[in-house]
Amino acid sequence: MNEDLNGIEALAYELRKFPPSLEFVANALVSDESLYDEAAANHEKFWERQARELVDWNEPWTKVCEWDLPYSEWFVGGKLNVSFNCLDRHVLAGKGNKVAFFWEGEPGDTRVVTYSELLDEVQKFANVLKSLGVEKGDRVNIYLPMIPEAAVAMLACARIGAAHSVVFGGFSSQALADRINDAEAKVLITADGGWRRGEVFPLKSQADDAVKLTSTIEHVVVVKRGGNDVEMQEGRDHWYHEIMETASAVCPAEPMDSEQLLFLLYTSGTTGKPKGIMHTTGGYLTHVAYTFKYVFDHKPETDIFWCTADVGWVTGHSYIVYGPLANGATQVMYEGVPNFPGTDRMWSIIEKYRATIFYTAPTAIRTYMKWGTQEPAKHDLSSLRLMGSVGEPINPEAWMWYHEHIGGGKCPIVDTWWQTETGGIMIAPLPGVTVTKPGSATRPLPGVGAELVDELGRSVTKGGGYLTLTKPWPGMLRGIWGDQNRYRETYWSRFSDRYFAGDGAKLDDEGYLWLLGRVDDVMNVSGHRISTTEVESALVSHPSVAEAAVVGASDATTGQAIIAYVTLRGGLEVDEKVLRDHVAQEIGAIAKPKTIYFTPDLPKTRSGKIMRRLLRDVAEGRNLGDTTTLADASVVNELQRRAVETPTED
Ligand code: 7RM
Repeated sequence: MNEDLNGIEALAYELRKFPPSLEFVANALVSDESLYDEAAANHEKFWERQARELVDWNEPWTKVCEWDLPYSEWFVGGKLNVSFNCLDRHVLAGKGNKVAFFWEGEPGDTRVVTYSELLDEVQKFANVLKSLGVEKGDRVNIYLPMIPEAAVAMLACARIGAAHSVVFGGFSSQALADRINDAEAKVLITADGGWRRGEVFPLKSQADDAVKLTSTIEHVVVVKRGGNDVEMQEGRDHWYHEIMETASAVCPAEPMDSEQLLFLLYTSGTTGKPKGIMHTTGGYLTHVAYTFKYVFDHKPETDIFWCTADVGWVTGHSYIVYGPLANGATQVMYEGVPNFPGTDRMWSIIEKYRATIFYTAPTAIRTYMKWGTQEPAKHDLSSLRLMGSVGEPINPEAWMWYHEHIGGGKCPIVDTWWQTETGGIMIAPLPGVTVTKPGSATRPLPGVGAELVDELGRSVTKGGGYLTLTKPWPGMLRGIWGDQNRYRETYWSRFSDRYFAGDGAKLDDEGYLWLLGRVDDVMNVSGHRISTTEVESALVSHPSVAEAAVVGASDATTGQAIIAYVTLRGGLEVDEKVLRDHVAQEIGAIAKPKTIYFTPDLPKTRSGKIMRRLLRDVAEGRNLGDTTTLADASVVNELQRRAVETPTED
């Protein structure tokens, strides 16, 4: 056990190792240390080569990187158009008939969109935006379901230099209004409704309520998808299919400055109003094109890529829209939930489209585990050759389940650590190079500088610490919209000369990084700093447990006591004591939960991250704080009711 109290104690130890198969290595884009060596030798030269090889520029840059902490500019003076890079250049290269999206609607309807069709649609919609008064530098809000028009709208903005701000369709009208107001958006693009769990959910009525709370929206464009009734306000609201009919077909891609604002994406901080994370053009595109190509070992001629994220999150921006399209990828896009009409929907889609690369989140994987192995077993998943994970630490048991039951034991898993703020993947294996360990994101990618430090900012080379980023990178955020003080405060003040991501991690004997979750989630039990992730992983490693959330609640004797909320795998039961002993055996007696609550569901954000803050409120008997970002509020209300009824035992 690591007794260093400065950092976060690293307790559990995972010994399994998975090298890529010889066959995978033989066909991989990278199968040796060359990229790492090249980047280590010269950081800027490395990124400059990526920018030159992966992106088409209208004008060359004069400087690779201008770094004045905490601000960076990349490919300074260079000009390019993101939409041209994602569309025109592939069509010009004769790939117009290549499929960009195999789209599958939740009810089972389908659409196939080729690169030339996507280009036609984007040009027309760019002209629509112009006709509605949108100019370079303006902000456009997008509030859509998972339909191809979401990508069209984003790329049309990029084509004319307007910044988009996509708001996830599951957010409320108030959340949408806050984001419109902060960005002062001129135009809102929405739909009548979308499909979710067999029903149409309304978007336009939510959008109407939001627009009432704002003063900047001049026009609303409405895509017809749900077929539900909507009210259209004369002069302000326009049906997408009507306004597209008369739009002119040609809208040349205008070269943009490399530092032109490409998008804002709002992310909630721990307190206060959401932050509009700013991303710009040349550096961002280079970063996502590079990471998509090499982390997913992407072969444009043969791969079918499926990222299950919503376009409302950064993962959808970077790995459904910009990264894959810049690489000319063919993708699957799915509109709905994973359990409609049955709990095997995802596996039936993989089988149907012969997807080769699958990118999803640990929360989804743990849900699939709960539904049972018989679901993937119904389908032929042999087309898969590589799988990814993003969004949270992946527990070793979930990793193993994914590996065996989805990947058939043969697919490398790339556990990708990154944030809205980083723009693209930062820490992940290169699948043809890295020997993976279940639960470890392994090491920083070539071109990324990451270091663990202790409370005082001193380098930690083994054990737990704070994850920091030491070098500027092309996809890094350029700030927080309208609040640059908060930018400096949030990311650059904890440690003087580096970016602090807010995550804890540990380094093992071989230099592998293990993410331990947000540092606000770290518990302090009798002076031991214990990560919630490790206790959760120990719980999930018990065969009856599907998912676990662990929090520290104040305790008179130990400072904090470990409280666990556990969801069991379908049909199974287990005694609380058995689980407590299991944790003691996996980690040590110090990590034994004081109380375990069994619950059918855990409180999660709409993007699937467990909200431990709320569970802490429940465990400490407080009124719940802000619950607006919660996907399903009834889950925590029920836990709260039971916390009052169940006396804490020991
Ligand atoms: C891409 C995304 C960022 C936070 C980040 C972490 C957590 C994301 C991993 C992970 C462990 C991973 N952007 N996180 N990926 N933790 N392993 N592979 O999720 O802005 O929404 O969230 O998510 O805490 O700081 S995000």
